[in-house]
Amino acid sequence: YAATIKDLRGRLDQWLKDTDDRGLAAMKQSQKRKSSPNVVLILADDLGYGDVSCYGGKGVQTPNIDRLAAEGTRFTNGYCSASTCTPTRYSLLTGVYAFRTPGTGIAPPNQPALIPAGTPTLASIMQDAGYATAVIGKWHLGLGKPGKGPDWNGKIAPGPLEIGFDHCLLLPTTNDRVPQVYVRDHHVDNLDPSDPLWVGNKKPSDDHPTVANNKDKLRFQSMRGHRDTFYNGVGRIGFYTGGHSARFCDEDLADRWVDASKRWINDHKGEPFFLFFSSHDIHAPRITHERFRGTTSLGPRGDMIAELDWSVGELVDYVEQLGLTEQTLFVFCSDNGPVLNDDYIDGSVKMLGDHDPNGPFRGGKYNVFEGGTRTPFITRMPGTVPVGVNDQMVCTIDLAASMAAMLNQSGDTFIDSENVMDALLGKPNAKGRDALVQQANGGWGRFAYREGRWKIARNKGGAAYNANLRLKNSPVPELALYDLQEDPGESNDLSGQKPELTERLNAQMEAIMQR
Ligand code: NG6
Ligand code: CA
Repeated sequence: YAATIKDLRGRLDQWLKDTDDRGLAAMKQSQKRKSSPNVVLILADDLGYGDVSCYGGKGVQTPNIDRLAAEGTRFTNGYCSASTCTPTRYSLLTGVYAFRTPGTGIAPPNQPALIPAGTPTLASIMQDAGYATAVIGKWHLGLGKPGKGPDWNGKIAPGPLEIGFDHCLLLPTTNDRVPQVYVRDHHVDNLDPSDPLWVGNKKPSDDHPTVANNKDKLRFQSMRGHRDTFYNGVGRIGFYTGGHSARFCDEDLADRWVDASKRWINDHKGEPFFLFFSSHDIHAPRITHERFRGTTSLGPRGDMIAELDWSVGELVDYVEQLGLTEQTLFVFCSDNGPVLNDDYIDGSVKMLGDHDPNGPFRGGKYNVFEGGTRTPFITRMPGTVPVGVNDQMVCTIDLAASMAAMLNQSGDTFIDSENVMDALLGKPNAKGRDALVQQANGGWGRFAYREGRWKIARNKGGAAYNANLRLKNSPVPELALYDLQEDPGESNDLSGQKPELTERLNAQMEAIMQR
């Protein structure tokens, strides 16, 4: 019997140990879920501070974005780092100010990948921490090898998959540029090899469909650009031929991306996931699905806000449906401030009414006034992020270092990104950043620097573009000082009254830029 008892005891011990291990594993798993929440980052395109109703927008109701704010923390000093798309996106992923890397201004159709393969990014640190990662939507950071650009009919690399994303479904640049095709992982989706896709900047033939030979079919007239290729009623920047089976309709972008996002989330609901949902709303050409057409008083620009809001609602509801609401951090922000008719005349000036796209601020897209970079910024994770309004300064560039800190990953290369995770999570008394450099597009010599309540704006040539949202140059001082506390609208230049402060801030900005 002794042998049998010994054997039984051995088996009992093993069973107890296994049970313990399982319990421990389950406990660890649940702790991990709390310390590594899912992250859904929703980046709007060209959405201004005052464009959504929870930030005071009047011409359009945004119940879903408002719901994020009502269930989370709404920042009143939330920024993107630049007032155009490519540099903000570059900084968001790399944690480095875009002005440090030449050539990171608005990317053209055949732009090679701007972020070299293997560069540590917001996505790669999440991947390293065990997250499933995807970017779905607008890319606008270039694709393909240096000096070459995307190989449209072959393997398109490097791209998002070489900098930390497991999956992508992309609009390669922006929809006013060619081509109108999706890039899924390394290839153009649905491409028929017998009808190759060609993209270039020279008109390929005399009978190429352009704005000039389709004037009567245009949905929007353009003011000076967007005349190269005519497709789906719209003139676009750049030329393309072929790839017909791969081409999409502008009307379907939001539906397609929401659908793809839900599928991807569903496939990865059992592990921590990071979804970068990069909407094309509300960038020109402003064409929504027909169900949003005419739903606001603002014309196509407002309809696009409604479509954006719908997308947000779909993602939030889906996460809820999966029972993941309390383990999922939503971050909602924008890539740059507002613009009205962005070269296409689409009624956004005429139908503006009393809607203020830039809220109480001055300027918008393309300039360094607050309207250019102070944008909606909301975080939401019920049970973790408190409900409220937060006035700490946070910026899209900070997501990289903040996530790295949260996940115990190295953020060494994120040199301009600050760990403001506690502020993003709305922790009481948590501080945001003290100072921020704001940039217009690459290489225009237009920068601003905010430190606390003070801001200097440096405008090379003494002109600011789009300072009144009408795409004109307005005369401004080359170097101005504003007190954002007293004068959020930046109307009163104090540099003459406070030359020493102006000089100190200017030197400080210069020091950061030369770092
Ligand atoms: C400008 C385009 C504008 C828009 C912008 C990029 C003209 C005249 N203007 O050059 O329409 O596409 O580039 O916007 O072509 S962004 O949000 O992607 O940076
Ligand atoms: Ca943009």
